[in-house]
Amino acid sequence: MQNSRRKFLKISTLGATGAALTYPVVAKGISFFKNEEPLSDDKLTKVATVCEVCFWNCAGWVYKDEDNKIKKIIGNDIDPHSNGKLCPRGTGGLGMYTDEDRLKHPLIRVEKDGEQTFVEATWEEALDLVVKNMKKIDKKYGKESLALFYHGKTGPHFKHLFQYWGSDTNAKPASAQCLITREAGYIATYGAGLASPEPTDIRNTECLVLIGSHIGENMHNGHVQDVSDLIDRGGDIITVDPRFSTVAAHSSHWLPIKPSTDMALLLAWIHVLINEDLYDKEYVEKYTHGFDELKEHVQKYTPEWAQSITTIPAGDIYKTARVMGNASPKVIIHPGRHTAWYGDDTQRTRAMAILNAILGSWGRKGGFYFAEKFKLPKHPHPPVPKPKWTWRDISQGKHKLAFAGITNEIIDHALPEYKGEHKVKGMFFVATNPLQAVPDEEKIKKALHHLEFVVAVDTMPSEITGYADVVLPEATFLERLDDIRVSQHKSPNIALRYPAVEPKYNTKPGWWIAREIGIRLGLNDFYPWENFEEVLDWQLKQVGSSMEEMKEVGVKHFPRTKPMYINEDGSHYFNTNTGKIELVSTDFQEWGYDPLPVYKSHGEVPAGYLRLIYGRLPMHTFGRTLNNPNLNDLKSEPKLWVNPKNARIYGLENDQEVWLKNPKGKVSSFSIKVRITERIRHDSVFLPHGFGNKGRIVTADGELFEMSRTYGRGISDAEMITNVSIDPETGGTGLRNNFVAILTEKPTKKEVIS
Ligand SMILES: Nc1nc2c(c(=O)[nH]1)N[C@H]1C(S)=C(S)[C@@H](COP(=O)(O)OP(=O)(O)OC[C@H]3O[C@@H](n4cnc5c(=O)[nH]c(N)nc54)[C@H](O)[C@@H]3O)O[C@H]1N2
Ligand SMILES: Nc1nc2c(c(=O)[nH]1)N[C@H]1C(S)=C(S)[C@@H](COP(=O)(O)OP(=O)(O)OC[C@H]3O[C@@H](n4cnc5c(=O)[nH]c(N)nc54)[C@H](O)[C@@H]3O)O[C@H]1N2
Ligand code: SF4
Ligand SMILES: [Mo]
Repeated sequence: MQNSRRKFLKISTLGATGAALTYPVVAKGISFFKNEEPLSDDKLTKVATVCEVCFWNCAGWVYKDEDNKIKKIIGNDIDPHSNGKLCPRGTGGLGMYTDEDRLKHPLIRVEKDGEQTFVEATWEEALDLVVKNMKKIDKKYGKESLALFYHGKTGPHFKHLFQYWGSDTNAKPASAQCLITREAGYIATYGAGLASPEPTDIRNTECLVLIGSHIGENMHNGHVQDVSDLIDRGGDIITVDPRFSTVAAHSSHWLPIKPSTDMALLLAWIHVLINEDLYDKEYVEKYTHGFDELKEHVQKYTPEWAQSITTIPAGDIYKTARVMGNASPKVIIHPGRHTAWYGDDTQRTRAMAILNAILGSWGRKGGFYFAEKFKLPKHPHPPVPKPKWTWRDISQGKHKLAFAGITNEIIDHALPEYKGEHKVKGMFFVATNPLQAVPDEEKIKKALHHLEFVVAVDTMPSEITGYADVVLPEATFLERLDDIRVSQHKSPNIALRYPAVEPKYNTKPGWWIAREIGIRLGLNDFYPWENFEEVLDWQLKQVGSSMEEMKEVGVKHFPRTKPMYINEDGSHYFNTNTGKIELVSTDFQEWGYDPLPVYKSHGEVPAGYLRLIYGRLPMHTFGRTLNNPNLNDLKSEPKLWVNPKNARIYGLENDQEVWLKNPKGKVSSFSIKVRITERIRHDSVFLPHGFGNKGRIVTADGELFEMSRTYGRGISDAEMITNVSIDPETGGTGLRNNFVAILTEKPTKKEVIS
């Protein structure tokens, strides 16, 4: 095993740029003001913040000088999300504020000389127009026909506004395109989902198994630190990834699986653990339901069988299963997060959940701890009206475990061919960009074309803003107040985001925008306050704290009320039908889904094509940071990873510009440079997600809004993803059954379908 680790490290040195799970990039308080004298902290004032550069929402401090100029952002030492260290994106978060390409004032779509264009508007004009159209939709179709897509900490302000008004038609790509399948797999098995941050006890584990979870490129701050510590401690990391990811380079075992075949590996691992008596017998007996059926079910799934499917040698499957078994219960099969892959994703995450169960890691030190969340009382408001229909009517009949709205299905209901009773006629997009996040692009454009009214609340001129009738520019996280962060962790805690500076330009905080719309709709009783700070202060005072205190401390911890690990006497109750961990799912039995995970082939890569694999870059969050001047400085150019074998076939050289085409004839709008590397399998290419930005608005006065540093750079994976595999249990969308051919010549205009 030590041998193989050395080998990986050697490969990692050869493959230079990718290997960066080391921590200098996450140093404490890197300042981007390189040319200025470092200021001592006592000359600066600090303001509590919660980072919005990604959903991990680390708490930190913004330091300002006497002129109110932000000098640096650093982590809050007592914050469990960051442990006092921000990731490079958070450190560079100031760029969200300084970016001169930001949206600067409200914009309204108008028709001039028969052409559609945007004009600058006052907030009064923009908000009045929004409300006029909301009322119009209500009158024609009912309030329910106005739908909301949302993300981030701005989301709740609008979700509440919609609910107060009478619409609960909402969804977010961060659910349907991300973690809904994983949550469903865990709910079916343990009667509980995982939520965020995932309660993986990596600090105390001996063996971490990552199934396509590229921690290190995927920058879940606290967890990256935990994994770094595990590497230093010499713990085992088993990484299953068709790509030699950063963390694969630091793993004791890298299994370069044939994409889409993970289920075969998982079932074979269960087979070995059971047949070699390596599972946690006592735990299985005490806490699980259906072990005998599971044992029988996996007999046919031998490592030799799995080898023929996954291309992973049977010997490696045995070996890695034994490593896990020996570490039990201090072993974690990491649940992943973006788990919408191939359309059988709830079942794949269930197989992972089952592995954790037989290894006895759920509720065990070094496995999964029981996270605890503090209960902050809600600010009182009148009863919320009951809509005639909601997102549930759209999705839950089809998918029993759709516990949140499914973006794609809401889009389907906005298409002109939809003739049913749950029509979507207007939409708000709040801090989300469906053109990069929801498949498929052509369908979304069609829906956007037919919607009677579209509002975008954003900070940047991202793609969606160009499709809106009204663009409402939000202030960035450094300029605004949002809900208190109440997050689950080992110790229940809360954190405050307070505005460090005044909003730049003519931008406004999300809470203000939502409230102004609410007041105009006559929802005054729901907004009995003028400033959101009053709401937070009220909430905090109910629990013996206050705004004053939170401004001082930033993060506050509360005592736990329940044990962190399982009580070993077998009395632990699981919220499932049997009260046990369901290896065989009784709900799935009843609902007609496979009660035990079954291997199903997802087919082969069509001749002449390569599988499109996408993922994160450590320096960026999706497309939202690409134009951030600080982060763009660190990484502005994405590269397409191509295996040398394919480079030979296509006659490619490093840094050569190429285009992509998928089997449906869709050609990429832009080009990308090639990186030839052994780090990707020969049947696939790897494309970083979020690039290929096409957002651009020109107003009637000739004012240009575009993300000038990133416009047209690289290829958007979303653009190439036209084959969507629906997960039956949840409606989550598998995005990975997609293929591309490499074009070395610039496609003609005719070839580009846009
Ligand atoms: N093809 C493809 N699709 C994917 C994925 C993928 O890898 N590939 N990943 C999936 C996953 S895991 C997820 S979670 C989703 C995420 O998908 P999204 O929810 O769309 O992603 P975000 O980056 O959170 O949101 C992007 C938008 O928020 C705006 N924004 C940024 N900060 C603020 C702010 O403070 N206020 C406001 N009002 N707007 C702001 C940005 O300018 C941008 O328009 O995408 C999913 N879809
Ligand atoms: N820097 C940064 N960090 C982020 C984000 C970001 O935008 N930027 N986004 C955050 C969000 S919202 C999410 S949900 C997470 C997502 O992060 P994760 O859940 O960790 O990752 P994914 O994007 O699902 O997976 C990408 C990895 O899966 C591998 N892969 C592709 N196909 C297969 C396959 O068939 N089998 C296996 N085993 N592996 C495969 C890819 O090679 C790649 O390494 O990241 C979060 N962290
Ligand atoms: S992980 Fe990085 S970008 Fe995300 S919230 Fe934390 S510091 Fe910000
Ligand atoms: Mo996600």
